[in-house]
Amino acid sequence: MAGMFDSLGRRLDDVFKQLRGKGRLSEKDVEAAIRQIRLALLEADVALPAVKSFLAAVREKAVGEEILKSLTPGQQVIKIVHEELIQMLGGEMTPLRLASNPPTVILLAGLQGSGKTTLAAKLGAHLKKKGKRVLLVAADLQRPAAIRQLELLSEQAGVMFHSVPGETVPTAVARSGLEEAKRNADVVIVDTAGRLGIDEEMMQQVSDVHDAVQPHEVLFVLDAMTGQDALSSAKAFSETLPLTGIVITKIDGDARGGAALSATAVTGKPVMFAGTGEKLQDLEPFYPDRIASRILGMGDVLSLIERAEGTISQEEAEDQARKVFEARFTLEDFLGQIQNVRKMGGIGDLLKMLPGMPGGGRLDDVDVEDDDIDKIEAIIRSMTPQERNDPKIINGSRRKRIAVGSGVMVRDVNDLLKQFDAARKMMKQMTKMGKGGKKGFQLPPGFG
Ligand SMILES: Nc1nc2c(ncn2[C@@H]2O[C@H](COP(=O)(O)OP(=O)(O)OP(=O)(O)O)[C@@H](O)[C@H]2O)c(=O)[nH]1
Ligand SMILES: [Mg+2]
Repeated sequence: MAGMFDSLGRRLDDVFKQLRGKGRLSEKDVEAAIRQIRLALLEADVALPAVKSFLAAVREKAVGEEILKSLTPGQQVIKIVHEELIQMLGGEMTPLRLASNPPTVILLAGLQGSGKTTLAAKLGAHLKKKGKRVLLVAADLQRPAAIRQLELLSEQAGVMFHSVPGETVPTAVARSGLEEAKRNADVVIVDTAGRLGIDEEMMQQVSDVHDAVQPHEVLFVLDAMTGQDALSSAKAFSETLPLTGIVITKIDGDARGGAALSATAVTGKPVMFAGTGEKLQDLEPFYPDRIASRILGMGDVLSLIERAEGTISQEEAEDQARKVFEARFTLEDFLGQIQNVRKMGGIGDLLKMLPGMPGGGRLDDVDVEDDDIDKIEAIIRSMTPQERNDPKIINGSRRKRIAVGSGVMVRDVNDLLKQFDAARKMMKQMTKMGKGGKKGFQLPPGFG
């Protein structure tokens, strides 16, 4: 999706960069980050009340959240901001709901020029592809050219069109459109008039049309370029109509994305589609999680966070931290760790997730190809329990025996022991970095 959120993404990335290198965060760090996020959102034209409620949610979570031991505090903040962005944008992707009892009635409302008539045709083409018979109804009697515009677009989309020549009351046209649809359509889309400002008369009119056709979907069509005004118009429309969703149009322009965030925040309704151009096919379903990831510009880090949550339980990580601290980290634990790494997709990835590791070359010593993991497992399995628990006793003759037992060269055994030693040192260091803080690794009493 175009560059709509690019500058917001860049601003947030700067905020996170400052957090990323830190082993643990103080309250001050978190507050500073929140202040910067606030500025970034305001700069992207997100309306102030929306910014405030967003940050309140982030702050609350940042304080209350159970801390995942496998993430740095900086990653925790990113994770929380990511989750809140998804929530703000509507949570799950919300598809159009088709009525079990056709025709499905869709009402489009929004300011003048927001893209309602274009959207009617785009949705028509979209639904036609899915095998639906679609009828577009011209209930915009405000602009003389509006009816003809919808008719032309319906021809382009290859869907049916309904108007009542000479009729001056929008509700009458809407009603007769619905009657027509009941005879031969699966979906009826009602196009309504827009106005420049929001005025009472226009609001009453669209509200009357709503009551006349009882739509299943009431979509608020919002031009992404609306900027700060998005908030007041979203508010006015959501007070007049029981909106079911939002469509953001013209995201192919250079809008900064604030309109989308403000409108969802104030209406509590999800963005369902985004208009990406003037052509009929320029319509995309809106996936809040993808957009949030795009805004944060860090899909890779986010997927690592998800994978870490899935693979290493908090207790497991705590247990390991404790063991390292007591210098009880054994080859058995090492094997378990390598297996975790495999589950997560490789040791290179693990590097970036380790608390306090900003992604430097520290892990070079322990660089392991996934293909080697089987070999490592075989070597460790060929050791006696005593050797696994206390690798220091593995002398030359033991190395030879282990190599033969696992079908590798003595050199491979040596390499493994070196890697293990490096990993142990590194884990010790990590534990120290996280020690004593509220965030990062927490050690039981007596170890801090
Ligand atoms: N670039 C771009 N242009 C769009 C998009 N959607 C609509 N437009 C253009 O925006 C202009 C207004 O679109 P309309 O569909 O007529 O808007 P409307 O809400 O029906 O306008 P009124 O009926 O006057 O209230 C037209 O020139 C459209 O081609 C979009 O997603 N991207
Ligand atoms: Mg129109």
